[in-house]
Amino acid sequence: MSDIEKLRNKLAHYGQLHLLEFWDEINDDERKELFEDLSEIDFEEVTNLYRRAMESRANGREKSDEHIQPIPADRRGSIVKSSPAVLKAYEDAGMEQIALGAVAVLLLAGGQGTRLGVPYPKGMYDVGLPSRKTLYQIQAERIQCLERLALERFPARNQNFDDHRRHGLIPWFVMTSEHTKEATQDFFAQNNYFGLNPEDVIIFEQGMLPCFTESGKIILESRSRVAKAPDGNGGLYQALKDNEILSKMESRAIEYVHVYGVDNLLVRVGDPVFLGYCLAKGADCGAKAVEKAFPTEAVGVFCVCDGHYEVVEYSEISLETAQRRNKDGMLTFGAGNICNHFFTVKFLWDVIKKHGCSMRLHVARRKINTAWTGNPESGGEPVVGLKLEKFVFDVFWWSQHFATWEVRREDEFSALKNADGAPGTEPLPDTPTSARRAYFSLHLRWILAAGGSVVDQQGNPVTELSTLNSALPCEVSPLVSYAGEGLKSMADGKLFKLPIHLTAPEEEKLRNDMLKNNCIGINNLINTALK
Ligand code: UD2
Repeated sequence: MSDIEKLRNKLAHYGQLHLLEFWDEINDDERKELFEDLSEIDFEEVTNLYRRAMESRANGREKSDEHIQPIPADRRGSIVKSSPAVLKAYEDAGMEQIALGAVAVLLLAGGQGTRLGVPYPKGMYDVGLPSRKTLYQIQAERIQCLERLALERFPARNQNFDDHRRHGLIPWFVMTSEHTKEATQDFFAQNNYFGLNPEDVIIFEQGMLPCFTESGKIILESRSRVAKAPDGNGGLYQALKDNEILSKMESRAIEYVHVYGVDNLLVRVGDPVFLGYCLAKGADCGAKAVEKAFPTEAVGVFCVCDGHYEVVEYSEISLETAQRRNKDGMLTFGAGNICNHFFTVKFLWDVIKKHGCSMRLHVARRKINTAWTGNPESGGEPVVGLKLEKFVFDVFWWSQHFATWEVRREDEFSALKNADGAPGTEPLPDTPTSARRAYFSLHLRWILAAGGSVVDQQGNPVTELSTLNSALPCEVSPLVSYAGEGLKSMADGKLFKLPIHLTAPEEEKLRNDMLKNNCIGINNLINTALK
């Protein structure tokens, strides 16, 4: 039997024979492409996944709403409710582990950024800061700043500083997908890894799954290609296994991992306070939370479901549950997920050894390009189909010692999800404009807290965030400060005029470039303190 006949039989067995619909019409190259595409699919596995996903949808969220409870008080911590001494103790504990080289950070960067509408990885997005730094660069610089701070605080913990500079104190694992891997790799290489050692940036790839129709038929994207999408950020665990990432972590003596999403401009990569809190709680998994801004905000909520920790995603919660309030008027499920998670490496091993294959599947209805409508050669008009996704937080279900850490939204969370709308249209949340604004506001508060004063172009004092706008930015380089610390010597008793951009000594080239390009009115005010 020829290879194509074997394939035909296999497809017929799984009810997917339509995938060869255009076989007689396509040329040899296209046949080769389609044959390879189909040969890569494990039909037994994907049809099972589809079945499980549909079952899980049928037993959906509405039913389990009755079963869910908020996270118990003793597993919830909060920055606002902790004293400065306690916060300092958490920070010290986290910093110590960082200085010991026991902490890795892991970026989830496999998403397609469809809502933002860019054809490249979101991490490469330039949010429009004066420095033109991208999300990847900002995160890379935060890692470097944190390494410096940890070693300043615990120099003795790492006798071999030089060795660690070569081998990296905080390795950065970057999960990409078929859509984002190559561009991400090239971008890091072209930018000299933003000052990090290339060996400390470990880029790996998550899996893809075919897209289905409601009736379980795999969709053809074009006549010679199957429509596929990344398997969700919960594809992390399969990717950790396939790429032997946990062994790589162990070979570097990593014990704790901070996992986070790419699109939060304020993300505290490797946050030592969060780390120290999770250590103090003896957590195997932890997650940062913010108080939900409004009941239908697009963030999951933390809860306990039938004795297990869980996040109920915003797309799966009933309106009634989302709106439920306690007697004091607070939302019952008000602890919102910001995709910032803590894991022990031991827990991650358990997940991939014991539970990896049984992760829950979620179904998202999305527009999918297909050869079945319109002009099949160009892919045709999209149809509404189903994407199967795993969610990174679904492993909390297996956690024995889970803890949430509530942080201040204005300090730590400003997501970049949607493009700015056209003028005159209804403004969307989580846009470049809102993210920039949150960034500038935070940095303004840092300068004020460090004893600086700020005036606008007319000399009026600026203490209110409302006076800030994109034309008058206030940016502090992540190489200067990680979370507002270290600014006293630059700011105390000084008067700054907007726009402000505080840069590190090693950023001289950036300063010169900005001056040369007369970038967003920065002119000679960079680092200038007026007295
Ligand atoms: C995520 C959270 C949501 C809330 C919100 C806050 C999940 C499942 N949901 O929702 O509860 O915290 O963020 O902003 O975490 N990604 C991959 N591979 C994929 C899909 C996504 O790496 O296949 C990455 C993506 O690049 C991003 C992160 O996962 O860094 C979150 O993905 P998203 O933007 O699709 O998630 P969102 O906003 O629906």
